[in-house]
Amino acid sequence: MAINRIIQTLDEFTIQQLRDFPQATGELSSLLRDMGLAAKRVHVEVNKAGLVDILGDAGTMNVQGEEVKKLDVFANNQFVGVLRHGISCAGIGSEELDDIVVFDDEISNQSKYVCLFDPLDGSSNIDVNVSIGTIFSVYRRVSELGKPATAADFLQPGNMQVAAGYMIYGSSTMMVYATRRGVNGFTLDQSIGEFTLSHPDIKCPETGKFYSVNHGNFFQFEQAVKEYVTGCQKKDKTTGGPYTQRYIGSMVADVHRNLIKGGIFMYPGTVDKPNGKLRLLYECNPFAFIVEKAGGKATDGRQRILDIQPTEVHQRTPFFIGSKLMMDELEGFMTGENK
Ligand code: AHM
Repeated sequence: MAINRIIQTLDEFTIQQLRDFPQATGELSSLLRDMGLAAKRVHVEVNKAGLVDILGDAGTMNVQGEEVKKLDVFANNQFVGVLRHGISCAGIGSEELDDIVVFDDEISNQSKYVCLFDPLDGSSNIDVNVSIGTIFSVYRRVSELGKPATAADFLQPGNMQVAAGYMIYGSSTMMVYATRRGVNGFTLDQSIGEFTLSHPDIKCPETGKFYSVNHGNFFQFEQAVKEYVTGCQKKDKTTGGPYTQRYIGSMVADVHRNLIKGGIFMYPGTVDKPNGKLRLLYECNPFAFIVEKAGGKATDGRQRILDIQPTEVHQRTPFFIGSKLMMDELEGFMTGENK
Protein backbone atom coordinates (compact mmCIF):
# COMPACT_ATOMS: atom_id res chain seq x y z
CA MET A 1 0.00 0.00 0.00
CA ALA A 2 1.40 3.39 -0.95
CA ILE A 3 1.94 5.77 1.95
CA ASN A 4 0.74 9.19 0.99
CA ARG A 5 1.82 11.40 3.83
CA ILE A 6 3.48 14.75 3.48
CA ILE A 7 6.80 14.83 5.28
CA GLN A 8 7.09 17.90 7.45
CA THR A 9 10.39 18.86 9.05
CA LEU A 10 10.75 20.45 12.47
CA ASP A 11 11.51 23.81 10.85
CA GLU A 12 8.55 23.60 8.49
CA PHE A 13 6.30 22.67 11.37
CA THR A 14 7.38 25.55 13.63
CA ILE A 15 7.13 28.03 10.73
CA GLN A 16 3.65 26.78 9.93
CA GLN A 17 2.64 27.28 13.58
CA LEU A 18 4.06 30.81 13.43
CA ARG A 19 1.77 31.68 10.53
CA ASP A 20 -1.18 31.21 12.89
CA PHE A 21 0.31 33.89 15.16
CA PRO A 22 1.22 36.91 13.03
CA GLN A 23 2.36 38.80 16.14
CA ALA A 24 4.96 36.13 17.02
CA THR A 25 8.60 37.14 16.59
CA GLY A 26 9.89 33.66 15.72
CA GLU A 27 12.28 33.61 18.67
CA LEU A 28 10.81 30.43 20.14
CA SER A 29 10.97 28.65 16.77
CA SER A 30 14.55 29.72 16.47
CA LEU A 31 15.34 28.40 19.94
CA LEU A 32 13.71 25.05 19.14
CA ARG A 33 15.70 24.87 15.93
CA ASP A 34 18.89 25.52 17.91
CA MET A 35 18.01 22.70 20.32
CA GLY A 36 17.35 20.39 17.36
CA LEU A 37 20.74 21.24 15.86
CA ALA A 38 22.61 20.50 19.09
CA ALA A 39 20.63 17.26 19.45
CA LYS A 40 21.76 16.14 15.99
CA ARG A 41 25.37 16.65 17.02
CA VAL A 42 24.81 14.69 20.23
CA HIS A 43 23.06 11.96 18.24
CA VAL A 44 26.16 11.55 16.06
CA GLU A 45 28.44 11.19 19.09
CA VAL A 46 26.07 8.88 20.96
CA ASN A 47 25.95 6.64 17.91
CA LYS A 48 29.69 6.25 17.71
CA ALA A 49 30.17 6.01 21.45
CA GLY A 50 31.11 2.36 21.20
CA LEU A 51 33.67 3.04 18.48
CA VAL A 52 35.71 5.93 19.71
CA ASP A 53 37.41 6.67 22.93
CA ILE A 54 34.68 8.95 24.16
CA LEU A 55 33.37 6.52 26.74
CA GLY A 56 34.55 6.57 30.30
CA ASP A 57 34.84 9.12 33.01
CA ALA A 58 35.88 12.64 32.29
CA GLY A 59 37.54 12.48 35.67
CA THR A 60 35.43 15.19 37.25
CA MET A 61 32.39 15.20 39.51
CA ASN A 62 29.29 17.24 38.72
CA VAL A 63 27.64 19.52 41.25
CA GLN A 64 25.52 16.63 42.52
CA GLY A 65 28.69 14.71 43.43
CA GLU A 66 28.15 12.27 40.56
CA GLU A 67 30.67 10.98 38.08
CA VAL A 68 30.72 12.88 34.80
CA LYS A 69 31.06 10.89 31.58
CA LYS A 70 32.73 12.49 28.60
CA LEU A 71 29.55 12.49 26.58
CA ASP A 72 27.84 14.59 29.28
CA VAL A 73 30.48 17.24 28.81
CA PHE A 74 30.21 17.08 25.04
CA ALA A 75 26.39 17.34 25.13
CA ASN A 76 26.47 20.20 27.60
CA ASN A 77 28.88 22.14 25.40
CA GLN A 78 26.68 21.64 22.34
CA PHE A 79 23.53 22.95 24.00
CA VAL A 80 25.28 25.86 25.69
CA GLY A 81 27.00 26.68 22.38
CA VAL A 82 23.91 26.83 20.16
CA LEU A 83 21.96 28.84 22.71
CA ARG A 84 24.80 31.28 23.34
CA HIS A 85 25.17 31.95 19.61
CA GLY A 86 21.44 31.95 18.86
CA ILE A 87 19.18 34.98 18.99
CA SER A 88 16.53 33.82 21.46
CA CYS A 89 18.18 32.93 24.73
CA ALA A 90 19.39 35.32 27.43
CA GLY A 91 20.95 32.62 29.60
CA ILE A 92 20.92 28.96 30.57
CA GLY A 93 20.89 26.63 33.53
CA SER A 94 22.34 23.16 33.07
CA GLU A 95 22.27 20.14 35.31
CA GLU A 96 25.98 19.83 34.59
CA LEU A 97 26.88 23.31 35.81
CA ASP A 98 26.95 24.70 39.35
CA ASP A 99 25.42 28.05 38.43
CA ILE A 100 23.26 29.63 35.79
CA VAL A 101 25.10 31.21 32.87
CA VAL A 102 23.92 34.63 31.74
CA PHE A 103 24.88 35.56 28.17
CA ASP A 104 25.69 39.18 28.74
CA ASP A 105 25.94 40.60 25.21
CA GLU A 106 23.83 42.99 23.18
CA ILE A 107 21.73 40.39 21.33
CA SER A 108 21.24 38.07 24.33
CA ASN A 109 20.17 40.94 26.58
CA GLN A 110 17.34 41.60 24.09
CA SER A 111 16.32 37.92 24.02
CA LYS A 112 12.99 36.92 25.50
CA TYR A 113 13.77 33.46 26.83
CA VAL A 114 15.93 31.49 29.23
CA CYS A 115 16.47 27.76 28.90
CA LEU A 116 17.13 25.07 31.51
CA PHE A 117 18.30 21.60 30.48
CA ASP A 118 19.73 18.27 31.44
CA PRO A 119 22.06 17.70 28.47
CA LEU A 120 22.40 13.94 28.88
CA ASP A 121 19.99 12.25 31.24
CA GLY A 122 20.55 8.60 32.11
CA SER A 123 24.24 8.89 31.41
CA SER A 124 25.10 5.89 33.56
CA ASN A 125 23.50 3.87 30.73
CA ILE A 126 25.88 5.08 28.03
CA ASP A 127 28.38 2.29 28.50
CA VAL A 128 25.74 -0.40 28.02
CA ASN A 129 23.97 0.94 24.95
CA VAL A 130 20.69 1.83 26.66
CA SER A 131 18.64 4.81 25.47
CA ILE A 132 19.58 8.17 26.98
CA GLY A 133 18.15 11.62 26.44
CA THR A 134 18.17 15.40 26.76
CA ILE A 135 15.44 17.28 28.64
CA PHE A 136 14.79 21.03 28.31
CA SER A 137 12.53 23.76 29.52
CA VAL A 138 11.92 27.28 28.19
CA TYR A 139 10.70 30.25 30.25
CA ARG A 140 9.91 33.81 29.24
CA ARG A 141 12.14 36.19 31.19
CA VAL A 142 10.62 38.15 34.04
CA SER A 143 13.60 40.55 34.15
CA GLU A 144 13.81 43.69 32.07
CA LEU A 145 14.60 43.26 28.36
CA GLY A 146 17.78 45.01 27.30
CA LYS A 147 19.53 44.00 30.54
CA PRO A 148 21.19 40.69 31.46
CA ALA A 149 18.92 37.87 32.70
CA THR A 150 18.71 37.36 36.46
CA ALA A 151 18.27 34.40 38.85
CA ALA A 152 14.53 35.18 39.07
CA ASP A 153 14.16 34.26 35.38
CA PHE A 154 15.27 30.71 36.20
CA LEU A 155 13.43 30.26 39.50
CA GLN A 156 9.92 30.35 38.08
CA PRO A 157 7.37 27.63 38.84
CA GLY A 158 6.90 25.08 36.06
CA ASN A 159 3.46 26.44 35.20
CA MET A 160 5.27 29.43 33.68
CA GLN A 161 7.03 27.31 31.03
CA VAL A 162 6.30 28.37 27.46
CA ALA A 163 7.75 25.20 26.01
CA ALA A 164 9.45 22.02 27.15
CA GLY A 165 10.81 19.02 25.37
CA TYR A 166 13.11 16.06 25.27
CA MET A 167 15.29 14.18 22.87
CA ILE A 168 15.65 10.45 23.09
CA TYR A 169 18.71 8.81 21.62
CA GLY A 170 17.35 5.30 21.24
CA SER A 171 16.56 2.83 18.49
CA SER A 172 15.81 6.03 16.61
CA THR A 173 16.48 9.59 17.73
CA MET A 174 13.41 11.63 18.51
CA MET A 175 12.62 15.14 19.64
CA VAL A 176 9.30 15.69 21.40
CA TYR A 177 8.24 19.14 22.46
CA ALA A 178 5.20 20.76 23.99
CA THR A 179 3.87 24.28 23.88
CA ARG A 180 0.52 25.42 25.18
CA ARG A 181 -0.85 24.26 21.81
CA GLY A 182 -0.02 20.59 22.37
CA VAL A 183 2.68 17.96 22.10
CA ASN A 184 4.36 16.81 18.89
CA GLY A 185 7.09 14.28 18.21
CA PHE A 186 9.72 14.35 15.46
CA THR A 187 11.94 11.45 14.42
CA LEU A 188 15.38 12.10 13.01
CA ASP A 189 15.44 11.04 9.37
CA GLN A 190 19.12 10.30 8.98
CA SER A 191 18.94 10.24 5.19
CA ILE A 192 18.24 14.00 5.12
CA GLY A 193 19.55 14.90 8.58
CA GLU A 194 16.23 16.44 9.66
CA PHE A 195 13.76 15.87 12.44
CA THR A 196 10.45 15.06 10.72
CA LEU A 197 6.99 15.06 12.23
CA SER A 198 6.20 11.45 13.13
CA HIS A 199 3.96 11.74 16.21
CA PRO A 200 1.53 14.65 15.70
CA ASP A 201 -0.62 15.79 18.63
CA ILE A 202 0.50 13.21 21.18
CA LYS A 203 -2.10 12.28 23.80
CA CYS A 204 -1.22 10.24 26.88
CA PRO A 205 -3.70 7.35 27.19
CA GLU A 206 -6.00 7.79 30.22
CA THR A 207 -4.70 4.56 31.67
CA GLY A 208 -2.08 2.01 30.72
CA LYS A 209 -0.47 -1.24 31.70
CA PHE A 210 3.00 -0.17 32.79
CA TYR A 211 4.37 0.97 36.11
CA SER A 212 7.97 2.11 36.38
CA VAL A 213 9.81 2.35 39.68
CA ASN A 214 13.16 1.31 41.13
CA HIS A 215 12.09 -1.69 43.21
CA GLY A 216 15.52 -1.78 44.85
CA ASN A 217 14.37 1.20 46.92
CA PHE A 218 11.02 -0.37 47.89
CA PHE A 219 11.69 -0.80 51.61
CA GLN A 220 12.73 2.84 51.85
CA PHE A 221 9.47 4.22 50.42
CA GLU A 222 6.80 5.74 52.63
CA GLN A 223 3.91 3.42 53.53
CA ALA A 224 1.38 4.86 51.03
CA VAL A 225 3.81 4.41 48.12
CA LYS A 226 4.60 0.85 49.23
CA GLU A 227 0.89 0.07 49.26
CA TYR A 228 0.31 1.57 45.81
CA VAL A 229 3.30 -0.29 44.32
CA THR A 230 2.12 -3.52 45.91
CA GLY A 231 -1.31 -2.83 44.42
CA CYS A 232 0.32 -2.53 40.98
CA GLN A 233 1.66 -6.06 41.35
CA LYS A 234 -1.52 -7.91 42.14
CA LYS A 235 -5.08 -8.19 40.97
CA ASP A 236 -6.47 -5.12 42.66
CA LYS A 237 -9.75 -3.32 42.07
CA THR A 238 -8.43 -0.01 43.38
CA THR A 239 -5.22 0.24 41.35
CA GLY A 240 -6.52 -1.65 38.32
CA GLY A 241 -3.47 -3.94 38.63
CA PRO A 242 -1.68 -6.13 37.95
CA TYR A 243 0.48 -3.96 35.73
CA THR A 244 3.65 -4.81 33.88
CA GLN A 245 6.84 -3.49 35.50
CA ARG A 246 9.18 -1.63 33.10
CA TYR A 247 12.12 0.37 34.44
CA ILE A 248 15.20 1.11 32.37
CA GLY A 249 16.80 3.63 34.72
CA SER A 250 16.77 6.23 31.98
CA MET A 251 13.91 8.54 32.74
CA VAL A 252 13.53 9.87 29.21
CA ALA A 253 13.00 6.35 27.89
CA ASP A 254 10.74 5.32 30.78
CA VAL A 255 8.51 8.40 30.62
CA HIS A 256 8.47 8.39 26.79
CA ARG A 257 7.14 4.83 26.76
CA ASN A 258 4.47 5.63 29.33
CA LEU A 259 3.49 8.83 27.51
CA ILE A 260 2.90 6.94 24.27
CA LYS A 261 1.51 3.67 25.63
CA GLY A 262 0.03 4.70 28.97
CA GLY A 263 1.55 4.05 32.38
CA ILE A 264 2.95 5.60 35.54
CA PHE A 265 6.57 6.48 36.40
CA MET A 266 7.61 7.02 40.01
CA TYR A 267 10.75 8.23 41.70
CA PRO A 268 9.57 8.62 45.31
CA GLY A 269 11.53 9.98 48.23
CA THR A 270 13.35 7.40 50.34
CA VAL A 271 14.41 7.25 53.98
CA ASP A 272 17.93 8.30 52.97
CA LYS A 273 16.83 10.83 50.34
CA PRO A 274 13.42 12.25 51.28
CA ASN A 275 13.39 14.41 48.14
CA GLY A 276 14.30 11.53 45.87
CA LYS A 277 16.88 11.87 43.13
CA LEU A 278 15.34 13.84 40.30
CA ARG A 279 15.80 17.57 39.82
CA LEU A 280 12.74 19.78 39.76
CA LEU A 281 13.96 22.27 37.18
CA TYR A 282 15.96 20.07 34.85
CA GLU A 283 13.94 16.86 34.82
CA CYS A 284 10.56 17.05 36.54
CA ASN A 285 9.13 20.40 35.39
CA PRO A 286 9.72 19.81 31.67
CA PHE A 287 8.20 16.33 31.81
CA ALA A 288 5.30 17.54 33.95
CA PHE A 289 4.55 20.25 31.37
CA ILE A 290 4.72 17.80 28.45
CA VAL A 291 2.64 15.07 30.09
CA GLU A 292 0.00 17.52 31.35
CA LYS A 293 -0.30 19.03 27.88
CA ALA A 294 -0.84 15.48 26.61
CA GLY A 295 -3.63 14.89 29.16
CA GLY A 296 -1.69 13.18 31.96
CA LYS A 297 -0.71 14.32 35.46
CA ALA A 298 2.46 14.91 37.51
CA THR A 299 2.82 15.42 41.26
CA ASP A 300 5.34 15.12 44.06
CA GLY A 301 2.83 12.82 45.77
CA ARG A 302 1.07 15.73 47.43
CA GLN A 303 1.02 18.68 45.08
CA ARG A 304 1.16 19.40 41.38
CA ILE A 305 4.79 19.56 40.25
CA LEU A 306 4.13 22.64 38.09
CA ASP A 307 2.93 24.64 41.12
CA ILE A 308 6.10 24.19 43.19
CA GLN A 309 7.95 27.48 43.67
CA PRO A 310 11.64 26.64 43.23
CA THR A 311 14.16 28.11 45.63
CA GLU A 312 17.35 26.89 43.99
CA VAL A 313 18.19 25.57 40.56
CA HIS A 314 19.45 22.15 41.63
CA GLN A 315 16.65 21.23 44.04
CA ARG A 316 15.22 17.72 43.95
CA THR A 317 11.70 16.44 44.38
CA PRO A 318 9.85 13.14 44.67
CA PHE A 319 8.21 12.57 41.29
CA PHE A 320 5.10 10.72 40.09
CA ILE A 321 3.95 11.13 36.49
CA GLY A 322 1.75 9.42 33.97
CA SER A 323 -1.71 8.49 32.77
CA LYS A 324 -4.49 10.44 34.45
CA LEU A 325 -6.46 7.56 35.94
CA MET A 326 -3.37 5.80 37.28
CA MET A 327 -2.24 9.05 38.86
CA ASP A 328 -5.71 9.48 40.41
CA GLU A 329 -5.41 6.00 41.93
CA LEU A 330 -1.98 6.83 43.34
CA GLU A 331 -3.36 10.06 44.76
CA GLY A 332 -6.04 8.03 46.55
CA PHE A 333 -3.29 6.08 48.33
CA MET A 334 -1.37 9.25 49.22
CA THR A 335 -4.43 10.90 50.75
CA GLY A 336 -5.53 7.72 52.52
CA GLU A 337 -8.75 7.41 50.48
CA ASN A 338 -7.69 4.13 48.89
CA LYS A 339 -6.69 2.36 52.07
P1 AHM B 1 21.75 10.06 35.62
O1 AHM B 1 21.54 11.08 34.54
O2 AHM B 1 22.88 10.38 36.52
O3 AHM B 1 21.86 8.66 35.08
O4 AHM B 1 20.47 10.11 36.62
C1 AHM B 1 19.16 10.32 36.17
C2 AHM B 1 18.47 9.03 36.05
C3 AHM B 1 17.09 9.10 35.49
O5 AHM B 1 17.10 9.15 34.10
C4 AHM B 1 16.52 7.81 35.98
O6 AHM B 1 15.13 7.79 35.99
C5 AHM B 1 17.10 7.72 37.34
O7 AHM B 1 18.29 8.45 37.33
C6 AHM B 1 17.42 6.31 37.75
O8 AHM B 1 17.90 6.29 39.03
P2 AHM B 1 18.06 4.93 39.86
O9 AHM B 1 19.23 4.22 39.25
O10 AHM B 1 18.30 5.36 41.25
O11 AHM B 1 16.77 4.15 39.72
